[in-house]
Amino acid sequence: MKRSDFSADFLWGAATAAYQIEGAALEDGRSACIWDQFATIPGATRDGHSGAVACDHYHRLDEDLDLLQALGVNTYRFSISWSRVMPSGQATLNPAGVAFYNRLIDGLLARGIQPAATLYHWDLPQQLQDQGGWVARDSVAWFEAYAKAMFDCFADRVKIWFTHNEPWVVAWAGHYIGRHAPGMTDLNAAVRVTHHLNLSHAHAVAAYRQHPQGNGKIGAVLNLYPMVPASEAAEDHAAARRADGYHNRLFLDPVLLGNYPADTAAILAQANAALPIEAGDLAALAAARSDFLGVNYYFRKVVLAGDAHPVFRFAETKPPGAPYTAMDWEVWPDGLVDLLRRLRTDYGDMPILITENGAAFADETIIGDVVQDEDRREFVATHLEAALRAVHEGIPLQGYYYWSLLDNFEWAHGYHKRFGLFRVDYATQKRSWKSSGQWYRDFLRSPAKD
Ligand code: IFM
Repeated sequence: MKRSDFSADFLWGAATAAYQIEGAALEDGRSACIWDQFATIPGATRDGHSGAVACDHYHRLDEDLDLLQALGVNTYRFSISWSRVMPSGQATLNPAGVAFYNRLIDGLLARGIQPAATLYHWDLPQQLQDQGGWVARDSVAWFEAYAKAMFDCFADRVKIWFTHNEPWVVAWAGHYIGRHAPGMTDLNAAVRVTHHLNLSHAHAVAAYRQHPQGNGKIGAVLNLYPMVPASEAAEDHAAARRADGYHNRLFLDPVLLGNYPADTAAILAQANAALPIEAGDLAALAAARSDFLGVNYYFRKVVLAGDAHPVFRFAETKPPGAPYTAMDWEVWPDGLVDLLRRLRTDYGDMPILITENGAAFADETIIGDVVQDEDRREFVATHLEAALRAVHEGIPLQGYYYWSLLDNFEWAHGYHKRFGLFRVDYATQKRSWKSSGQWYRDFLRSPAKD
């Protein structure tokens, strides 16, 4: 496999998110976000870690931009910290916060790297959480106003926009399972958040279409899983279908089809947690035309009937003997092709960007200054081979972003899980190459298609 096997305009990138790398949590006017607050709860994150310092990217911007250039990517996916640019969450911009992203965007462009901005990667300003957060219907208007302000500031130079990153995690890990900020365990709250995220995506897309600088591309980023029944039994197939509704279709259908999956909506209604759809909402969903779908692919789910999930009545099992990452996620490159095929079958030929794909490993062997992460190198190579198979089948796959550029704050796992192409020594903030990063660099250095 060579770079020239892909189209000349294929987007090759790496991804990060603001709260996971920036640090400078309360500097230069940034207000607290829900993860600053959540991390203060005893036991919420491993060893009480938080993103207060993280990779100190806020103060090391130029060094990190140079890493991107050395890697040879032609695009970089970052997220904007809402509480840095708009500390109260509404209206008033923080000039220092805006200046930081101007330096980031201009620094990328000066290095020939296309900026790709995510509007929301899980770090709601705490002041908005105090007014109900995503559970409140007002959140749709808050997000639309914030999105418009970001387009005003940056849409002249940023031509790839992502609305929400992994709304399933925000809604369900944050409001039902309680493993993520704001740490709620309330089914009705999770369902309300699901709808408000989907609707706010649609409103932000509509705002972009109307914006004078809105001549780039915009779409959502979903974490999607091939759902594989654990056996041929009809009940396992039915459980896999329910799990698919819960994890995948509850977001895919509103974003790409403009409605909700009837079977999944019925399960929620039976649990006295109907989607809070108001007049005009479905029309707004249907009117929002995405330019692409961002797909975060990490692993498949093998599903059987069971009550591990009490509402959707399924359980998950892990195939024995398979390779697993440090997150205990199965390494399953074929799942990427399966997922992309399924998207084409069910949702048509929507252009697709793989907006995240990556793996955490122990990274224990360091020779000289280079982390010897053969496991990650193989992970990337085999997933790119799977991506190429999809391209050969005619699936309109247009880009790949590795997660992540740097080791960073892995949410409830703190700094214990390392996903980076570059190692970060958190005591010194020194960045070092990993051999996977060198492999990606060499792959990107090989000639592109004519
Ligand atoms: O670190 C996260 C990222 O914030 C969202 N997608 C999955 C990654 C790995 O867990």
